[in-house]
Amino acid sequence: MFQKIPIKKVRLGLYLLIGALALVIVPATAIGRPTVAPAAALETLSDICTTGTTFDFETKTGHMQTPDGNSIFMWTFGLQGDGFQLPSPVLCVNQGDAITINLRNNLPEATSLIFPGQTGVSATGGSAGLLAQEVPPDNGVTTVTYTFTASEPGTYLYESGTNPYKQIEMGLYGALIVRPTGPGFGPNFAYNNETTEFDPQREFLLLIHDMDSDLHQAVERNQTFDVTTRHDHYWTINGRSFPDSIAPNNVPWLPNQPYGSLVRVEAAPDPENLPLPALIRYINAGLENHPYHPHGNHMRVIGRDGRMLSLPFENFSTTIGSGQTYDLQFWWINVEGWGIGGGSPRIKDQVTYPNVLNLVFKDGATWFSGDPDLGVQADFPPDTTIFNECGEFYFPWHSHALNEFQNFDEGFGGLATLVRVDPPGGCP
Ligand SMILES: [Cu+2]
Repeated sequence: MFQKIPIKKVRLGLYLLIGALALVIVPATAIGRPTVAPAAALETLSDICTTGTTFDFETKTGHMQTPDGNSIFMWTFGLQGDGFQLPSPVLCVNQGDAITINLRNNLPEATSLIFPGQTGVSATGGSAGLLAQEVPPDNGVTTVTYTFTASEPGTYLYESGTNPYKQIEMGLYGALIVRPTGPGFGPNFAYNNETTEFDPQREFLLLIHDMDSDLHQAVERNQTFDVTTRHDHYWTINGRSFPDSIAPNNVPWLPNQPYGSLVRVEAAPDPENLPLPALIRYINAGLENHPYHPHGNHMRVIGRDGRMLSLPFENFSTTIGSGQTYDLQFWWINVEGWGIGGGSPRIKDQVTYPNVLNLVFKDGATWFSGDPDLGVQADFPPDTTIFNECGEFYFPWHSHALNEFQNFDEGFGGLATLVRVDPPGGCP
């Protein structure tokens, strides 16, 4: 995904800026030492929200691109008049809103919408299906209207209620975020409770999905598929597989998969006086359960399936069941006493750190800054490409079912993203 540009000479380093993936030519003061580049824009949940109370949906067909060069046929929900995109729109509404979703259908079979966790959902039009009122396959002639009041704040799925083993796998799923509106609360709280406050600049959605590409190929070719032989080949977060998952929103090479999922936090300088946490909203739209975790720190689980937990707990790996959602608060605390910006204590003053020439960089590229201290960048051997802007740390954030950490048997890939830990104060 990333172009590899060798860093060559004393006077000139070519440094790949992770954010824009643009080439920035900067003078370097030592061999392989990149000058700090402008920080990539911070992208949070609010950047990918579709807001409102009435949503005119239709089913769409299109293809997703995978990092290994595959192209997979998908079905999604989308706004009428918009192009195909994966995942379906991320709907962000306020508690108490009366929500209306009008659905038309362009697929070759009936479909429907269900809203797990919402109460009092009613539907008009179409015909009764097993789980919900269904829209027939009539190229958008019939509209079914689903209405409900978003009465409880939280993180939810919406998805097809028709042949879900097939249609949800095909991509007919999306995220629904309900923000609290109780007295004194608002969009910077997960629930109507003061302990659920978070930094609104650090709110992230990780919407997980798993797919057997053979099923998608069979649907595209109008063939039958034996679901008892289902075997996942691809996994996505917000519609992309790793490493595409860490690219910014709206990169040009993924025109139908606009959302990245890089989690980005700032180190908490003082464990005794923590800043507001990040809020991570997990949703598992896949058929499998996924044990999921960040490296580098545990999380605080505060909600599940759109309801606040009465007893929050700390957790390292959270197994997200098929169809489940979780709300988690996340701080990155400097528990190991690593220095910040060259400050004290500095781990490299306490241990003998290997010479950079003795470190191995896979494919001559690294996310490491060259220094074990947060906020510091150091020298690299010639021909090493670094993706590190300002001495930040990168940790994996991935499924611990390691068979899911790949794209069609090629690792690393699949159900993974990264958490980026910026030094206190952010990138200069
Ligand atoms: Cu891990």
